[in-house]
Amino acid sequence: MNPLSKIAILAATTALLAGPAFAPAFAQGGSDFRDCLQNIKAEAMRQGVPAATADKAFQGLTPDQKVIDLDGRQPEFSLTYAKYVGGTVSADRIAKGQQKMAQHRVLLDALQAEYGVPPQYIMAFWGVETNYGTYMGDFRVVRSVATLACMTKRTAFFSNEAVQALRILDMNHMTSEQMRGSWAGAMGNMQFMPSTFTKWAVDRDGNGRIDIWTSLPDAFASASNFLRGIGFKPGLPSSEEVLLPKGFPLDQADTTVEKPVKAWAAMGVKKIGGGALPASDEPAQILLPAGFRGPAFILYPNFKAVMSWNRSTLYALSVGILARQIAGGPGVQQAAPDDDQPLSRDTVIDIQNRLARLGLYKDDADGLLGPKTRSALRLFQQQQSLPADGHPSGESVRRLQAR
Ligand SMILES: [Ca+2]
Repeated sequence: MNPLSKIAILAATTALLAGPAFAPAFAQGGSDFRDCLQNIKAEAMRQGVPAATADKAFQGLTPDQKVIDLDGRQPEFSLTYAKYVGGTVSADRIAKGQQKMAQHRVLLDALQAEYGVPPQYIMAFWGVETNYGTYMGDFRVVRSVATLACMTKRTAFFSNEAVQALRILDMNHMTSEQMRGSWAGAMGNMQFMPSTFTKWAVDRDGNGRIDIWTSLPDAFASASNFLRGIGFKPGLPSSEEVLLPKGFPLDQADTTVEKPVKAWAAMGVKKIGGGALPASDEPAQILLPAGFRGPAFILYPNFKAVMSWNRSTLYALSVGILARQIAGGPGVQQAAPDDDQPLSRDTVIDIQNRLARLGLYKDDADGLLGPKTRSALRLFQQQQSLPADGHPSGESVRRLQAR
């Protein structure tokens, strides 16, 4: 699995911590691993899994130290827009996506007619998640999610994943040995978590089993069904590059500011080539992922659906950029500034502490460059008469560190 996919999965798993259905008091220690598995088994049985299925899957199961180590690893730097998109949307990935889309055209067209998701989006997710099925991961999913449930603090989320993994073994009559995925339990061509599989995966080729590992009809139909389920609608793309008029108020380029597409058009926002935006009342936002000197994007409602797949803005942006180019559209026209450097966690913590001392930032100094840190930075930039784009450019960071 390539490093970017790992980061995407980190983002995905981190984002999903909030909403498990149940949260029993699982033991954390290694010596209590068997007790923890028993609790998972009990919940699985409440959800209709036969005891024998759980016993077979858990027989001789031990925690996977490699998974614990990978889980403990914090990414040291926040990637910049240019590095993330440059690494995700490569010329090779675009070409391969076009070739795969042509190869599977009949199936993809049928899925679009049924689910409303255009082929280029299925190809883009496939390309970003596993480089078109090249890196699906070789960890035993039951062992990974049981380890994460019983040996880390993310017990509730991964206990549910372990229960869902047992349900999959039961309904699909697979062995736990056959069920493979990433270290964090993401499975098959589209890297579905077990809970995504049990909720959204479908048997498209009609052989009575859902196989998102080796059946592309099953994998693509499952992705289409999932996207439709999380709100993807036919019509506007997820995002597209735009041209902002001179003097555009930078405080409007913020994901918390939502206006109808028509209202952005009335403010002078155009497609990057100079054409008019679609005459639509759909809500949209403007994003400057590399600050005011870089490209601008309009985010349409489907952007939120893409973010429900993976709650990372750069991931969602990359999927939209890749999909557009797989479909033969242009790449991003405006270059990102080449002096943008990835910021280390320590630098971001320092930025947050300085903003807090100025009374502009009230959250934890967690080293993550989220919307609240960007808003605080925007206020600082306004005080300094800098372009207030909320972007931690070299200039903004230097001014802040000089305070
Ligand atoms: Ca099947």
